[in-house]
Amino acid sequence: MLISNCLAGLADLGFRIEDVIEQEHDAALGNGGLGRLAACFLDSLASLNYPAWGYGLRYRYGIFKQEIIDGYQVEVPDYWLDFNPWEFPRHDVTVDIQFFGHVRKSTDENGRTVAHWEGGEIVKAVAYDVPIPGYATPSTNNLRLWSSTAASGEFDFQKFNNGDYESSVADQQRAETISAVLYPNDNLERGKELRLKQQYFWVAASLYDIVRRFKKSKRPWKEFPEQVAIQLNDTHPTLAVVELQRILLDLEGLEWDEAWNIVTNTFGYTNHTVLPEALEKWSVPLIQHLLPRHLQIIYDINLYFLQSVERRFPEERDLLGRVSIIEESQPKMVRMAHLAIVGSHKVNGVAELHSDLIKTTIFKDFVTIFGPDKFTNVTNGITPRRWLHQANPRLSELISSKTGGKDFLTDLNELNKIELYVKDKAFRKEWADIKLANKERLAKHIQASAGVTVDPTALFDVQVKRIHEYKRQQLNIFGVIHRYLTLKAMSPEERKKQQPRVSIFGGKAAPGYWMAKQIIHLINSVGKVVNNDEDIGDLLKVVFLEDYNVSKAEIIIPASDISEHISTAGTEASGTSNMKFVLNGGLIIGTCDGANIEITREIGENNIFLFGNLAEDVEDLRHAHTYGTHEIDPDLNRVFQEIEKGTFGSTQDFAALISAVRDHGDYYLVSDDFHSYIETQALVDDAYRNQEEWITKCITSVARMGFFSSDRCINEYAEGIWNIEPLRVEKEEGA
Ligand code: Z15
Repeated sequence: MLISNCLAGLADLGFRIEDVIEQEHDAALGNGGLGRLAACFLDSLASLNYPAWGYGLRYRYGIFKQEIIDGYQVEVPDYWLDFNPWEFPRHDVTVDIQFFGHVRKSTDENGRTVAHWEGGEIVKAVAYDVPIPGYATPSTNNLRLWSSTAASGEFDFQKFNNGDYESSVADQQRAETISAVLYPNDNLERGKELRLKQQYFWVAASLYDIVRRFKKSKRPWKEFPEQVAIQLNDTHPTLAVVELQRILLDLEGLEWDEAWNIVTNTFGYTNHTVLPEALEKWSVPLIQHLLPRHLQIIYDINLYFLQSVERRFPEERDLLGRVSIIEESQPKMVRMAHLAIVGSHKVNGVAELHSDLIKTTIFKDFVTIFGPDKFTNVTNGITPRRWLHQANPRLSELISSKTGGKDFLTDLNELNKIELYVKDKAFRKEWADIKLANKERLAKHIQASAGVTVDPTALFDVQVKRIHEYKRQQLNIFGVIHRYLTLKAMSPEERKKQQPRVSIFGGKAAPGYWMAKQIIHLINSVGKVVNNDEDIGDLLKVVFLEDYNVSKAEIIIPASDISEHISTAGTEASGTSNMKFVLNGGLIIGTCDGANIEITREIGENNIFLFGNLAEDVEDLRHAHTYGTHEIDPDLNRVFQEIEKGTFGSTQDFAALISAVRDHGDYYLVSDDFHSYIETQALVDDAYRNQEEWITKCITSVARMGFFSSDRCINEYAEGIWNIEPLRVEKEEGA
């Protein structure tokens, strides 16, 4: 189908394509990097012709919309489903999901004990299908999202007829609550009952679907792991391990060992974080109440696992307590990561450093038990279709003019061909023109949304991601204040020699994350002062862009000169926006963390601005803060004094940000890295002043980014974890 046909057709109907595209709303299904990675994976799976489905919840209210009012974040519900032409309701595809109740045991004719999960309540899952078309292939996969509704059993009907209208409506509302709202935390778990209900609802409906499809094939159960691979995207769906064991054992009548063998060969587990506050633990009493049969199975899984550990390591008495799926706390807790490891045949991290860290820290004992081969690395990637071709059409066009067509969009290593043109005058000129045009577009957006006028020729410095102390937006804004003070102290002649900069921030804070909200407030307060200071003019502007999301990212990322990926070393598992920025011809200032390290290896250390302490030193530094004297960096102290003077307004609000560093152990090492950060930012200024050198760095970097395609990443999962091959498909007509 030709694009021109679509345009003509729309015009006949009286529409412009631009207006129609405007109508499309971002999917509100995720919080940050975790969900966006899954979306890139779906694009790659379909584009590479892998037969794969995604499963999730159809949240009525997905991630909230962020408004900035008087410098503070305000959350507003997002009615994204009111217009969503992409979903197909499948009222014919439903699953009854059970909660609560009790377990009755009986003995069958062979003397085998059989468990029956009885009573409780039933909620109905209804499928909504979202097609996932591949790029340049007819393959289209499916994303199946479950919506909860009351099971319209006779019971409700009777209630209704008996005139108990109110209570049947209440039942309906209670059921709908399950898929009503996305928990808006990124990298934080709070153990709420409704969240556990969401997880089980999602997992049980999806497994029912998968098992139903397998049973239609009439194959013996032992072939299940050859036919099905299920990848756990973090621990959130780990109950699936228990649910599949329950289905095989209680409903299909398999023996424990046979069932467990099928389960462990079916699942793979991807770990996406080492942050302790993000590792899921569910209280035993809560699981007992909501999923009584599952708790029994968890205890049995743990029993058999610990017995085998004890047999093999009889001397190591502490080992059992450390690796147990049950934490012996008050109340007892189920450690979901341990359950995921024990229930899977492969465990992977998402960047090399991160995969090494999980093997040497949080999962060390499991490497001893299962051996090193169970643990592997699959470095994250991004889809070049969205993050280059769609977000930056002019750059995509320029690249295709030099690589010979659009093949680089399906084989990103083709990008290396543009390195031949790094000295080509016309190519460099077009490259610079594209970046300037992208910056002009962003400048317009900044004007319209934040009311700040910025000079598109200034250095655009961008940090857009969820607001979190470990991601250290506070380090960035303290650095901005330091820059402001330095400029203020200069003579007007000296100032004229300085590199103008626009510091651009964006990102949502979890509604209950008070510190993150204070960071947003500080950024806006600094902006208000700096942007209106006549001494400063265009030398420094500070902008917070409200409601950062995927559509905004498509405008912001292609317009960046330098982006900040400055997490405390060892805390950011991978990061994926770092890849997006470099792919769009921007450079990075960053710590030796996550995928920054592999980006450096690929593009060369002359093309990235690294600073700060290394992951291997973090523990000792933290120890020194707690037990030694903690000297705050003198430049950072000047920044604190300025904030405390009231230069940026309300000192009360910002006191906690200062005392986290000065009085409470500086857990994220802001002071330790401050000097190195400021020095490296000065190097960025110098480098940017030499535009010819800068453009060389940018072109060289883009040329070497092929590795970070999510196509490479998905091929690694397919080969190393799922043991699947692409389906052969006919080439698309006209392609
Ligand atoms: C989340 O966005 C990530 C990990 C998590 O465990 C949760 Cl709960 C949310 C992110 C990581 O922070 C980020 O470093 C990584 O790039 C991304 O997942 C995809 O792996």
